[in-house]
Amino acid sequence: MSGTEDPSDDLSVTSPKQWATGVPAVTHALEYSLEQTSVRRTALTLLNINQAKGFDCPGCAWPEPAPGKRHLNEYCENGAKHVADEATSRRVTADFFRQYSVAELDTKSDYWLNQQGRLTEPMVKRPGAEHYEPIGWDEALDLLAGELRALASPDEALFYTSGRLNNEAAFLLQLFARAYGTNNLPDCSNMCHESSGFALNETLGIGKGSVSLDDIHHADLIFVVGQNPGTNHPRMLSALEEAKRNGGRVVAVNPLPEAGLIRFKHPQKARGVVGRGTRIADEFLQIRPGGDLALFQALNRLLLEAEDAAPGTVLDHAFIDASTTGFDEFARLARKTDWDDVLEATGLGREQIERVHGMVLESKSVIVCWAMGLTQHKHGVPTIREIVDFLLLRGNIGRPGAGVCPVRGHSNVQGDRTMGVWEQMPQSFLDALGREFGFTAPTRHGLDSVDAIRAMRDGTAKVFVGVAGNFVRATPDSAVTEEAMRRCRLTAHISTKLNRSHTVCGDTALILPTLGRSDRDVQATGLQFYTVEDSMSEVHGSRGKLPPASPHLLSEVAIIGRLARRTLGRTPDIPWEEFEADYGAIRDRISRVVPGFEDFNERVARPGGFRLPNPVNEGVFRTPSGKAVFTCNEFTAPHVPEGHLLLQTLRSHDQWNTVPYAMNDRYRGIHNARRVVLVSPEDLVALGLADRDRVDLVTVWHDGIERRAEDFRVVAYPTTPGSAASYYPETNVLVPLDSVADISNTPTSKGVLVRLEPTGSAA
Ligand SMILES: Nc1nc2c(c(=O)[nH]1)N[C@H]1C(S)=C(S)[C@@H](COP(=O)(O)OP(=O)(O)OC[C@H]3O[C@@H](n4cnc5c(=O)[nH]c(N)nc54)[C@H](O)[C@@H]3O)O[C@H]1N2
Ligand SMILES: Nc1nc2c(c(=O)[nH]1)N[C@H]1C(S)=C(S)[C@@H](COP(=O)(O)OP(=O)(O)OC[C@H]3O[C@@H](n4cnc5c(=O)[nH]c(N)nc54)[C@H](O)[C@@H]3O)O[C@H]1N2
Ligand code: SF4
Ligand SMILES: [Mo]
Repeated sequence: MSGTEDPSDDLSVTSPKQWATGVPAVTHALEYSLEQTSVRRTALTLLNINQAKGFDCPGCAWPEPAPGKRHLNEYCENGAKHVADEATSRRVTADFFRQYSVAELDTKSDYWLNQQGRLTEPMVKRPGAEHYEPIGWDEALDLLAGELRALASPDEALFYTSGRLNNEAAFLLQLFARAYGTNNLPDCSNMCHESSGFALNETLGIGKGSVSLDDIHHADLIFVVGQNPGTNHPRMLSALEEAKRNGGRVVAVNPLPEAGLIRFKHPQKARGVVGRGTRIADEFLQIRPGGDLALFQALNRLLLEAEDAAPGTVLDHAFIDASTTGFDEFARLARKTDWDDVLEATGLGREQIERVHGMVLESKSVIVCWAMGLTQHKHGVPTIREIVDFLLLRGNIGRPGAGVCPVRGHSNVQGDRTMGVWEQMPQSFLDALGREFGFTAPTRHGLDSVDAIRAMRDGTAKVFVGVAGNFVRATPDSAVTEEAMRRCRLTAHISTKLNRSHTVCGDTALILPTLGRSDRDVQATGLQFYTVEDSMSEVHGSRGKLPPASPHLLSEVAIIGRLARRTLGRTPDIPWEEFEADYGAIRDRISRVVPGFEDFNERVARPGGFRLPNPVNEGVFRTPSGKAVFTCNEFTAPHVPEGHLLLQTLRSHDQWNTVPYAMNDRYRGIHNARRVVLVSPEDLVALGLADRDRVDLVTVWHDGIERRAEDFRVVAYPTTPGSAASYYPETNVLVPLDSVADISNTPTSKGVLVRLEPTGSAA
């Protein structure tokens, strides 16, 4: 496929793969790269991904091994595709915008928009205009600053980011927003691991994972729950493989038999090139979506009963007594867990759960890994709290080879939070920030992503600034969100590539093009690097190597700093110009504001950088009681009435979040189409549908508003009966804005009740 045409929908289906990665993965990555750019640029980018002196993969947040242990090719198929997508030789120029009106661009697919290439110069769409036109940087930033200054309150502005942003720019963005007067810093985390953050903060006193790569390698038992690592964190499979070679075992919990969970062929090792690869999951629990709370409640009940049967041999009483609170109350409730409820909610057999319980008893150290399959459910927070209960019972927290492992999405999503990009940063952070820069930070919590949409819809937010993401496509209830964005006075996006957020815009709209990870970043004091933090709290530098995609690009640091100067006027204690000239000056300030970053510049200069301390691993719990907290979580599970399905909206193998790279989902055997819905053969019979029938997906939600995703093809697929799966962002239109997780306010993208309305048969 040439990539510049909109692909036609030409679905073909092959059987799902039984293993992930291997040689075809390398071939696919190279193909994409060579389609986008020259052999020379491909070689230059690939040799620098994830090397100590190169740049951090702009893909997921899975960590690199220590510098001495890295391969020459320390990246996966998808990492190579993410880089190629950024390093593409294709360009979007002023001519392009003369050719296409905004309305025309809005009819194009997400795929097509991305395939046009890198943005090259600032563009503006003025009120009433049909096209974007070029604008100089000074005028563009003056325009945006003028709109910000004209607002009746700073809380009428929104500053959205994704975890693609680096630490230095993220720190400046939140500093700017707060010096301007608002905590309105919605981010992609609100839709991603927010449920993990809330659950872990409450129970362990820190909203991050506690394990290192070494812990994974040496764990006796690893649960991989609600996660598809073969596609979304491919190098996690190398870590799981190593754990298995060390004698560890893996339990996978998922409604779908994902290829990477079954077998792995290491593309860089001989045993991955020939042979059947390594079996990953020793036990595969094919669970009903939303049944994970019930599963861990059952495992907890079994542990308590095993302790009753053989007192002093199952639970870690010394740890529970010394380091936790709430055990008695938790145990009282856990003992009441009802087996009928559990079997109904999980769809699993009791013997299978008991077998896994046996594996737990045999394991000294246990890690639980999870991702969106847990966080994006209504009861995501209680589910993760119950997992913490499960680990606390046997002291599987803060020990080698044990702990919690929320596997983060974007490469620096964890770092952005550490830098203060959160609408609810604690007072201690706000005080430190204000002290360092001579102002009083606003204390009122800001708006998260869902509340930001409500505010734009209701006209209480009027200016939207987005950095490094695609808000319009990442968010739920597309029709509502699009109308909300169009109500804004001004929308501005600091982006590398064209996306829907540029075509669904406010009265005035700005495209502010910026450098990507792979681009060289030269400022007044010379070549700069910046830093990122991965899922395991390792902080390291990233150095772009390619000539910038266009001479007109500014770095994110430069854009944010220049915008701040124009908006805030003189800020004697915030040297924006110095920050732009020398990113080391930003790191000096970070080291004085953010705990754990002392001597930042020195420590990050070491190969591989440094690891932020996680107090949990020193037995310190920063909860109000100073102890880890057992919680009581009422049983709950989704109810799926007859004739309906619980739809999860997930990623294909060939996309990066809102950006499809191709129309395929290789491991699941889906080719040349994305508007497909995977349904179990049993449900097809019950619903009177046949494989490949055409259907509309219609949401069932109590507000009575019709949410419909049209013209999908049904694919018979071995998912759990009662559930269905379909790709995001095409299905975001189905997720009601008010359908959010309790406590975290995360859209319930993995639990949307739908019915399928037939529109035509396969023939
Ligand atoms: N190639 C690629 N890599 C990526 C991304 C990408 O788009 N493309 N995105 C990045 C980002 S931002 C993130 S957050 C991560 C996301 O990484 P994942 O969380 O792996 O991504 P999803 O595709 O949303 O897949 C969710 C998985 O959870 C399962 N699941 C759904 N509901 C349930 C449930 O109720 N219980 C259980 N046990 N399982 C369930 C699904 O079957 C699926 O396997 O990936 C990151 N990495
Ligand atoms: N239904 C449903 N909705 C979901 C999810 C789901 O599973 N189901 N997942 C949610 C999750 S986990 C997440 S994280 C969000 C993702 O939401 P976002 O993070 O907002 O979306 P992305 O698709 O990652 O953003 C892609 C855009 O980022 C810009 N970009 C890329 N690299 C750079 C860079 O280096 N600098 C700058 N300035 N811009 C850059 C490009 O212009 C590109 O078009 O979506 C959420 N929405
Ligand atoms: S596992 Fe993630 S960070 Fe590593 S190379 Fe692949 S996409 Fe990039
Ligand atoms: Mo994410």
